Amino acid sequence: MSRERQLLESLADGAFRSGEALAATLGVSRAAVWKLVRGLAARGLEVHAVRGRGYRLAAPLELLDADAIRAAAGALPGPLELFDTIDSTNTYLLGRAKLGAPTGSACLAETQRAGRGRLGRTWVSPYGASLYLSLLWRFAFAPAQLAGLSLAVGVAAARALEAEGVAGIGLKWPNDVQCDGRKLAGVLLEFGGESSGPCFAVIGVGVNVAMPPGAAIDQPWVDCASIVGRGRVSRNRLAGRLIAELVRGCESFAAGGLEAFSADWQRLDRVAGRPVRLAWLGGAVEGIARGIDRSGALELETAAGVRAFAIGEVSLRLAP
Ligand code: BT5
Repeated sequence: MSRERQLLESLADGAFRSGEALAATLGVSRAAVWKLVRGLAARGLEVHAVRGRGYRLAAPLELLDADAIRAAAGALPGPLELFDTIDSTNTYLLGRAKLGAPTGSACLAETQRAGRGRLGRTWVSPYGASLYLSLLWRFAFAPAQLAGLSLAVGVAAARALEAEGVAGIGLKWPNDVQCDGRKLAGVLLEFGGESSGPCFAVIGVGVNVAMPPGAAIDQPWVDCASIVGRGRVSRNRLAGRLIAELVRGCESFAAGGLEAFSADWQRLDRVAGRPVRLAWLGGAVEGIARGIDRSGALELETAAGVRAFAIGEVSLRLAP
């Protein structure tokens, strides 16, 4: 474990620790403690330094803990890896998948240097503030049959959040998890394998748990802390629940497609009945959203009648 991580663990509860006590715990000089504190600030963490009292984090942090995640998840089907810093948990797991990692492999990181959204967009990933999770799942069939998996994953994420007490959640097709129109979580699915099967999916989920104020995100967003109160949602418990729901979701999707998700989808769908605009490279269409078909495609009532739009290179905006 790095010294910086040791320092972080000592300060995680948000209480003051004197420079002397920290130096003793870490086995370094007080000057070295100060240098390590500056390292935490460089990670974007706010540290208060008060003469006579020592150091404390501006807000307590629940660091990732494999035992706590396993306890919340129940039996995990594959290995679980935790990282302090990574470029992207999805990129990592895609690489592992190609090297033969088993189904059910999961990884999380405290922060991502290059967190990814769909279509080349960025996922803002501040240290210790959210969950950055990826799960690898292998399917016996062809990747073309995985089109609706994205929706199943959105439902699984919503179920995990609801189990953790986060109320008022909705889904925006295909898989944005929102609360009052503000984005709480995002899902990135990436596929590989043979075109006729078998194939695999790397399922990436980012959930804002307790974000630092002023995160530079170019659309309305929200975190669990502002919905249910700071400290009410445990990152480790939510991570465990999320993995368990994703595993359950993949199993039932493999067995019966979207059938097991359609009731929850209808309950959570925040787009149905509303005017929307679908846009893709070189085109756009407007209409009234009318739910999804069996494959997960969005049914859109347009001037030319109801048309289904498959999940792909399409982005959806609610019309003003
Ligand atoms: C997504 O993309 O919503 C998928 C996000 C998936 C992130 C996870 S984290 C673990 C795994 N590893 C990765 O590298 N990625 C996955 P999209 O629908 O394209 O939305 C991206 C847009 O959401 C951005 O352009 C911003 O407008 C907004 N955004 C970025 N960071 C955000 C955040 N932390 N909270 C809310 N909105 C955010």
